[in-house]
Amino acid sequence: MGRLIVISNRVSPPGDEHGASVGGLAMALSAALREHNGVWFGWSGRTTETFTGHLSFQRGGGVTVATVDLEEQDRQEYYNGYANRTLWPLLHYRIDLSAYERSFDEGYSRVNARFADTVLPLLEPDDFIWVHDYHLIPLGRELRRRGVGARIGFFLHIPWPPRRLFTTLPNHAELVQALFDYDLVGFQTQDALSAFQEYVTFEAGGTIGPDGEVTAFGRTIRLGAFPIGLDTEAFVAAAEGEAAHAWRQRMETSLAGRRMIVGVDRLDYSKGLEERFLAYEEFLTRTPEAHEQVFLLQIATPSRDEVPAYQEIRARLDGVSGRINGAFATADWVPIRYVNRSYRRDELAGIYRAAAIGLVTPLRDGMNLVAKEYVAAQDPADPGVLILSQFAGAAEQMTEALIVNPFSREDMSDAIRRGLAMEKAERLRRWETLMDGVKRFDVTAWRDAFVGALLAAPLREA
Ligand code: GDG
Repeated sequence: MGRLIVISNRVSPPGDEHGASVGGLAMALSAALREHNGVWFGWSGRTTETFTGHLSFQRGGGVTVATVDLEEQDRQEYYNGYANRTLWPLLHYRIDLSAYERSFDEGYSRVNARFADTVLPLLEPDDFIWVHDYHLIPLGRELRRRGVGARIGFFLHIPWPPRRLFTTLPNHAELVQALFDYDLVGFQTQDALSAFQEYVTFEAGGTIGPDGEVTAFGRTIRLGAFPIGLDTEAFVAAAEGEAAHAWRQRMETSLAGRRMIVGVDRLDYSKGLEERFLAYEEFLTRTPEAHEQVFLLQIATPSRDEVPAYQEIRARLDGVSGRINGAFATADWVPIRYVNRSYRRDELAGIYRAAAIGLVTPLRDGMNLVAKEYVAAQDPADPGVLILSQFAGAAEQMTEALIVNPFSREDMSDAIRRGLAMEKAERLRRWETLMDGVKRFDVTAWRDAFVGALLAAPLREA
């Protein structure tokens, strides 16, 4: 079997899996690449005055990482523009936030062509290629144009919206057509897969075959749902390691007998943080006996802070958390500990373990790895309760969580009450089923399922 070439917008430096890198993709891929003799290619995150296509290599832990610098205009039009102001909101159903500007289109096409030009000399005939996420949808087409006949798969980490929303994108057909230059297109959930199939059937006049193949634009490709998981073994080990233990103790001291609800998210409007704070406020209003007995620790690591919608949500969260704290706090109790910094993964594991409830309530999420991490970090003898949004991809698998509607404050407030009151026997029963899933559907199962399906796809004719 040839080498696996992974291509994504950003890469994480080799050996950094316990470090402070933020983002589910980085965490999942470092585990996936370790076993294959892989090369991982992406943007360095840096810009230079003029694009040179010069590759920088780093090696470590059986993985070669290759990066390229982009231009400042690329960062603005491709990364902050098309990827994070057009596609991210649109694919999270937020057409109200989605910006459609031609300069973004141009930047997106330019960077995808640059990626193809840069990676081309690295490719060997036996390689197979796995492209990740919404930043790089047209990359398969660019590689084909340069004569690449290898198998190329694409995995979308975020949702695919209903077609009535997707068709608000100018050039939507062109973007979907570009996906037909891959051999396999993978989604996180059945829900996303169905939405894509519906687009293909009703907008592109395509047909769906019995074995996951789909034909449109004169091509037949494979589709599938491949729910991503954790490197569960490593995460459990981290949860039992020294740093996690130290953080758990530190948190327990700081609890002073109170119970903690924890949220951990990138600071992103898709994560439903404002709705979460308001639901928690509803809970406080309706549950006076919980005052001074419970607090919410919300870790929200700033993200994409050059994009206006992220600056706005950050300002709103500052306001809402401050208002709630002002209204409810006492001299020695703050109801919301709102923290805009990041922690190491092993420290996070200790924090999760000290929490009676993991509150994971995105308005829309491809999968959501925090839900799985919270479960993996629990004490098997006395686990906490996971409250999970019905709109996280993870809800398709994690049905033993307390499933909530993040648009309903009352629903979330009830779930917090129920979670805090839940008897140990029920907590154990739910956790065991959840943990079984987190172990079985881990990142290795995900990688094997995707790679297996990609290698089983017929090689296209030259
Ligand atoms: C995208 C999709 C999909 C957060 N704060 C810190 C920290 N994190 C880590 C978490 C978790 C990761 O970031 C976040 O992953 P999610 O899956 O929750 O969300 P996205 O970043 O939006 O990821 C998502 C994922 O891709 C994978 O396919 O599940 O739906 O949106 O691992 O722990 N990590 C550290 N310090 C922090 O403060 N070290």
